[in-house]
Amino acid sequence: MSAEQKKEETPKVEEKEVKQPVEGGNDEEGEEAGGEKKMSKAARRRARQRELKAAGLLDNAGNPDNEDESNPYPKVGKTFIRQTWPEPTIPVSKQFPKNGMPKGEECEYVLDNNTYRITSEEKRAMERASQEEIQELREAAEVHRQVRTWAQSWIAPGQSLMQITDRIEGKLETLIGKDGIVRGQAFPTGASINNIAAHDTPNTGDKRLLGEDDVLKIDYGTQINGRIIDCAFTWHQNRRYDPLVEAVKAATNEGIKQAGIDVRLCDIGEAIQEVMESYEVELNGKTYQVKPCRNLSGHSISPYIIHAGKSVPIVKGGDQTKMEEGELFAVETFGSTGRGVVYEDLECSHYMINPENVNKPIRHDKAKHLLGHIQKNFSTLAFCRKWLDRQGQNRHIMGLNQLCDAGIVDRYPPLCDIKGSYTAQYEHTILLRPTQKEVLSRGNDY
Ligand SMILES: [Co+2]
Repeated sequence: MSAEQKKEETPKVEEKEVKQPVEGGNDEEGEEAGGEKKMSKAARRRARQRELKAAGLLDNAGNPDNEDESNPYPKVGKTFIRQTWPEPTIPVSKQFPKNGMPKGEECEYVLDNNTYRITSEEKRAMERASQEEIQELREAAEVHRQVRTWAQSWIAPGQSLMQITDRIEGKLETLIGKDGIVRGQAFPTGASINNIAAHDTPNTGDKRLLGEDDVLKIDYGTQINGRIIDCAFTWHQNRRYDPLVEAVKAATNEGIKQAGIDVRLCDIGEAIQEVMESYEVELNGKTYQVKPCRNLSGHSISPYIIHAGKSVPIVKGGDQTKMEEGELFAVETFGSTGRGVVYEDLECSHYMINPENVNKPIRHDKAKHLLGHIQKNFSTLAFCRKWLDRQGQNRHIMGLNQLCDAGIVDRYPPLCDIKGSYTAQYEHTILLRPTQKEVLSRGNDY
């Protein structure tokens, strides 16, 4: 899920002033996890071919199709097979060997006292120890990339937000190999339009359609064993929004560039703001300087916890806490033509258990039963009302409200800038590995 909202300000709004690098699938052999038996490269490749053939994933000639020029996915490599197109159908776990998931973008640390890391034997040993986590994150990131490559090929005006989110969620489940809370969606698919910056997804019965002049933020997450990839992009068709969208993309990339071990969070926020505010966008003859939404921020992530405690601000004046080795962060920025402040509005769709209050006593039977369902299906991950309906919990609203009123579940309503404004978002998940920073969700789209 994207944005974390700062609690201190929820302004009332009355004014009406506004009228790269890596696509999944590098050809490298995955590093063997420590202690695993060593095979020669050729032997590994033959073993892999046998495995793929047995799984029915190779054509008669023993090759997956490399000929289709319209297929945007990487061509088959020595150790992986190509995703199908126009309908991706192969789970990512079947495309790549377990220890050879495609890497994200790797960046050396730039702070003077951290340049030794890339060659440090000690730091390399630490990375081998966390191979399993890294591979799970890379697989989740590859699912994210493949799903969005596909979604970007068909999202168009006239479609309903319900169709768009349903299709994304269905494809995500196929490519990740949905398995309860072990593999699947990390939070509801954000489909937030125009002045709505984040945390909107259709509830059952929502009839809203995507319009030609809309700016749509698509924000979904993937998770494997609780290792979460949180990554988002902005869809728009009308070219007049290009500068707004470019501003936000550049600001997010600036945040990613600045991030690193021992870097102060406040310094990242300041750099993001400077880049964002260097852009202007003209709409209906009026020029707007792009403003960061100052009460939204990126966040640290821990297993099954989307907001793990640290915030990555997108304006100056943030706190001086530093990023640390091993941490996972969602770096996300929001730009706006409105006030640059969001407030909670509209019908709530996103909900999440508050782990601190989950053991509070509940009197109502319905609420108790619903809580059991939520714990079993979502654990501490965010969920939405549509998902409850489809799991047979279609009379959930009273129980859900009781859980919210008891503080056991929290509501995350849509976060909006003023009416008539437009907001954009870009987001990536980065891992501060001991030797290098890895932009896990980087693709050749953004
Ligand atoms: Co996020």
